[in-house]
Amino acid sequence: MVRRVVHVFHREYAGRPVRVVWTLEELGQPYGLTVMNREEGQSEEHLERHPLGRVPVLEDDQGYVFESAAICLHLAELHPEVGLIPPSGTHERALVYQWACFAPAELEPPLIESAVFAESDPERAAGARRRFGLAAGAVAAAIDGSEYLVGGQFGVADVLVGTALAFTARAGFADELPATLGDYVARLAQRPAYQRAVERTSHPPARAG
Ligand SMILES: N[C@@H](CCC(=O)N[C@@H](CS)C(=O)NCC(=O)O)C(=O)O
Repeated sequence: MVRRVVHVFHREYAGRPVRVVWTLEELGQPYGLTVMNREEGQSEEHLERHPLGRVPVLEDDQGYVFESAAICLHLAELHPEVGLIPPSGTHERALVYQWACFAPAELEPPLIESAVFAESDPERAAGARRRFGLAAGAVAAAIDGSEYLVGGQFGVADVLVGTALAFTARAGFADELPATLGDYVARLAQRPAYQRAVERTSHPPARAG
């Protein structure tokens, strides 16, 4: 089926698709949403959308795109007038790419490792938490004195880094974030677009849209 309105594939309990839906809500763009169960997420049908069967996946009129950061950057770039991304070729655009890569490369892996090994290997979990702390410190230093990560204005870098930091709530140590980051995550959570995205992607899910 060719879709004229973009469509997001999400799977119940998955944490990353909210960032795509949040971006679309900030952009004020129409979109469809499919929330799969675990079985559907591993089906042949979904493997055609994503070779590893992961979510989120975006479908547009030309095909599928996966990787949440790539999807959010692309969506922001499609609607530059909304201001979620600075002009191409500027230093600020480079900073957006920097944080879009930093979130999945430096923040998420130690966070996930610390949650996964919390009980089975507390020493490993503690090491991962220390590495997460260093990465989170870099974000705190960048935000210091400003409300948002790039150019003092909310944008797609905040969606990507903010949702990665919010994983600390799932991992059970949100209260250990430095105050700057606790305030930052709380500020982002106040955004109506974020709240609508959480509502649409939370379990129990709306089955389709
Ligand atoms: N780097 C990918 C990670 C995607 C990913 O691992 N998604 C999780 C849900 S949040 C998933 O689909 N897990 C299912 C699986 O690994 O089978 C992204 O940011 O989109």
